[in-house]
Amino acid sequence: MTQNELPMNLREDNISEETKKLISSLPSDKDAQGKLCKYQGCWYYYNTLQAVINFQENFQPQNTDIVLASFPKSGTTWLKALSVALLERSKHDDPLTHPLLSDNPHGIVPFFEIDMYLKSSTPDLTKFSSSSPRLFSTHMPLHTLKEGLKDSPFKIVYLCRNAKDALISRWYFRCKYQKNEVARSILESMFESFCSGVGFYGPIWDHALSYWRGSLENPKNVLFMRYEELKTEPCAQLKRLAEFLGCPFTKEEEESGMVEKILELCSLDNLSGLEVNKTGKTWMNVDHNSYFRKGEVGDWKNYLTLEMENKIDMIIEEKLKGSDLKF
Ligand code: PAP
Repeated sequence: MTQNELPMNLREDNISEETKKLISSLPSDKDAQGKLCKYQGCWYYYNTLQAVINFQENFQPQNTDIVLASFPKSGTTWLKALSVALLERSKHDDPLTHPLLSDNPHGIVPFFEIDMYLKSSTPDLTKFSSSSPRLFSTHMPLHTLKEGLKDSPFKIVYLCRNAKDALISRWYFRCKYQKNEVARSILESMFESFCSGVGFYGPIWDHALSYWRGSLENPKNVLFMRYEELKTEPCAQLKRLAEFLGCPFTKEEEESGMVEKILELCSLDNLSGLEVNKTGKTWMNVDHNSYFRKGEVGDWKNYLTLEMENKIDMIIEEKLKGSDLKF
């Protein structure tokens, strides 16, 4: 593929002279998709690093901002939908006008570094001014995100997912948007990069640890959630999210079935069946339907060998030692 055919986040054509200098001083590597460098402990393709730096330098936080954070393929789309549905619930009595019916969750809640600050070093944020709080998202680790949030009393929700499921989900997603067949050889090379930690936004253990520690140090500002818990106890987890976001359910809402309505609106079956998600594309030309697949816990068992399972488990156990975090 030529540079122009690659998605913008994977390209290297948007880099300032200053960032080029920085890149030359950073650890570097490459994978099948492009060149990577390690900035503040996390691996980025070059254009994405430029976007991270644009964000850190130029973002003007507001006190009520909320950021939804995750490692890729951990259920970001779901978390975005649930958060929008929670925060917008009083405005949309008429279900036909709900924003989730006319746009994909990624269109409603943009990523700082793979959307806003990738397109421009000073994106126009005026469209957010009427909505308070503003909702943003990111795949950056916490320490990098915090630099852009300066000292504002941000609220951050992190969604963590089992590493093996996140890997399988990424494999499918990559094959789909690159229009490749879902080849085992691609999984095998992705598996090796994943285990070495060298891969877009990796290593996953440092990523999750940054938010885990942040949530322990600062529980009012950082909420640590798990994809698996959202699946097994959706009502309890949605209420937990609502409380953290400052919009807890009232008794009347609970009695009227509002919790269940939001879960149904945001279910994989419902979202993936909406016209906008069946036919639409993101600004980077990714089909909206690529964000919805099986949504199961433990799907990795269908693809990873016992040897692969043991290798990932051992690495993660070792890396998380002494932290109380397991995933
Ligand atoms: P992103 O990192 O590119 O934003 P993200 O939304 O985090 O992707 O992850 C996609 C995964 O979430 C897919 O998992 P799978 O490949 O194992 O199936 C997708 O199916 C799952 N997902 C998307 N929407 C939902 C939902 N509403 N409920 C449950 N899982 C969902």
